[in-house]
Amino acid sequence: MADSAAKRQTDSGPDDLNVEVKKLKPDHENGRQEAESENILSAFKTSAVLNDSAREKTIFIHGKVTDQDAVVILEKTPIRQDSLDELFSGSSLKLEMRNDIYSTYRLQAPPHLNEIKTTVVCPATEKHVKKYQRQESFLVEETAEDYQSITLAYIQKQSFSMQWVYNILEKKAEADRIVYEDPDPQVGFVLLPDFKWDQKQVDDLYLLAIVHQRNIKSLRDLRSEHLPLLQNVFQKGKEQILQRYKLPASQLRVYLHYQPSYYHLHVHFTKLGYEAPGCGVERAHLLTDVIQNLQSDPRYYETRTLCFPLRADDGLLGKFKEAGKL
Ligand code: M7G
Repeated sequence: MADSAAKRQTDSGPDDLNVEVKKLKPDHENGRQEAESENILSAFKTSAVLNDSAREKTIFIHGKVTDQDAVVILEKTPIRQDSLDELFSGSSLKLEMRNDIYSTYRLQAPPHLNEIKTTVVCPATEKHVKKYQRQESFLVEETAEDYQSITLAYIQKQSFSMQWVYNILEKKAEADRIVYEDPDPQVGFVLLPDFKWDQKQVDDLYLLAIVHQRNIKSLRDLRSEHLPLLQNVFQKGKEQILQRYKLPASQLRVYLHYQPSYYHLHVHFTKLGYEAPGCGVERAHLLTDVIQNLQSDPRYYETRTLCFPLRADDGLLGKFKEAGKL
């Protein structure tokens, strides 16, 4: 535990970043609404563990909340530098073993320093359950023709609802979490924390820029006419993150997913040292590369073969197999 705290300290880089980490106070201290909600999980009935990871300290569970299918994700949160004093002074320490200069303990922290980030998807569709299930993946090579004949029809019928995205753009949900908005209908966007980030420390910073334009499904739809939009998101997104979190652009990984889960154009901003899920080369396309590719070929993403991973039971993988492409 001490090791990982020390590692985070060295990983977090320049001193000004450390100062900023300390400024990211728990919700109740920085004035953000911390809604005490009724425990909708008290009657949760587990039906299956979809995935878990001892290293990531996460577990993905499928079950029922009052007869509705639900997916619950539990994740132990990182230990914050600014909580160390309280952690050491306010906890009880139970000795497990001692040998020479070595000893191990179970430290029981005060409850507010021992929270579990909990995400609930309810009602969850079968596609949600599959999304979180541990599965083998296969790399697909999608030509421009494959996109037109296989992928497009599939995503138009089968993709996740985008209601949560429209709720953000229309300020019907998460309005108090918006970090920045450029309201221009053509080049504008909303920048806000991804729901994977609890905002307690910048070490795992994860923000999303969701564009106001509603007709761009993904990377595949991008043309040179979208350059002003992409440059605006890149420039202003970086400026806002520098201003608010004191993270310079050189500490950021700014990218799009292909395929995304949600077919409304959005850009991921994550801290470089944080291995965010889906940041591998087979799925993430750096925004700076996307911009340059469109500058050198206005139809780059319309015409190129694009590779991406699909999970074993993804319906789209089935379509590629049916077409003899795999
Ligand atoms: P994606 O590239 O479409 O797919 O990214 P992925 O989920 O497979 O990565 C969508 C991003 O939106 C992900 O990083 C999600 O964690 C995030 N996200 C999803 N939902 C439903 C919400 C939400 O309701 N609010 C916020 N703030 N982020 C979300």
